[in-house]
Amino acid sequence: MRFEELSMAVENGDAPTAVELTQGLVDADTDALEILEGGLVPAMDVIGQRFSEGEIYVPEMLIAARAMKACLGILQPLLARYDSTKRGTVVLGTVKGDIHDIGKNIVGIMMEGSGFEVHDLGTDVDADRFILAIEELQPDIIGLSALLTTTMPNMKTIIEALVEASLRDRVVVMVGGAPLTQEYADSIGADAYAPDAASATERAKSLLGVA
Ligand code: B1M
Repeated sequence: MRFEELSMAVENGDAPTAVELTQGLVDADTDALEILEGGLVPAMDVIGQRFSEGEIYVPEMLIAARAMKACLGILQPLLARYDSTKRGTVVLGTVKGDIHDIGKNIVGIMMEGSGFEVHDLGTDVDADRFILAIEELQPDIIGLSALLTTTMPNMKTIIEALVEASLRDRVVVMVGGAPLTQEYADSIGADAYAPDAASATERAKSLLGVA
């Protein structure tokens, strides 16, 4: 099965093979979301597991992430099947202290493909940068991503800073990332939680009433 070979190539950090296999799947008309969910995301889960078990270290995790990003480059135009209906503006960022960006990038690609204007502030983004972006860009939604249990609380800090700056009522706050749950989102006063990029996009549309 090609997905297994692809996962293996990403796990091994073998970007040239991973890219070749991804391109082969695309050429064979395999759905881009299936390639992502069947081959690439599982590889990252295996890498995370191996890291937890002390079998690999940060450099191997980084090399695998690079291979995944190279494949994502091929899938990006296909995931972003462009829908020209303007649905709203989203400011996205991975919160302060956190440099994981693959999931956040996928959320951005899929939202853009659904007609949202997406401004990606990148990683390690603090409350002040979100506040500046809200003032400048007047987004409908701000999307916060966190992959570390140690950086999840920074989402709460950002929401508190929005209250302090009297901006909380001007934006919908959506949160996501592997360690997040609906309960956690509720506990920090977020408006929405989404477990993956496809549901983040659907949730964004329904929150703005533009589904
Ligand atoms: Co890191 N890392 N990492 N890492 N890393 C994890 C997250 C970890 C779970 C691995 C493990 O131990 N099993 C663990 C966290 C443990 C914890 O907090 N409980 C961990 C750790 C410990 C660390 C370091 C601390 C390691 C160290 O230095 N000792 C360090 C921290 C650096 C920092 O941020 N300050 C670190 C570093 C790195 C790399 C730089 C090497 C690399 C990141 C490269 C990059 O992103 N550019 C990396 C990687 C690759 C991972 C794993 C293996 C994969 C993450 C990933 O890309 N997943 C990860 C293990 C894992 O998650 N299984 C791990 C694929 C991606 C598509 O999924 O990001 O979950 P995800 O996104 C999904 C959903 O969550 C959701 O939609 C996405 C797509 O469907 N989603 C949203 C995400 N954001 C959303 C926002 C939304 C809505 C949905 O609304 C706005």
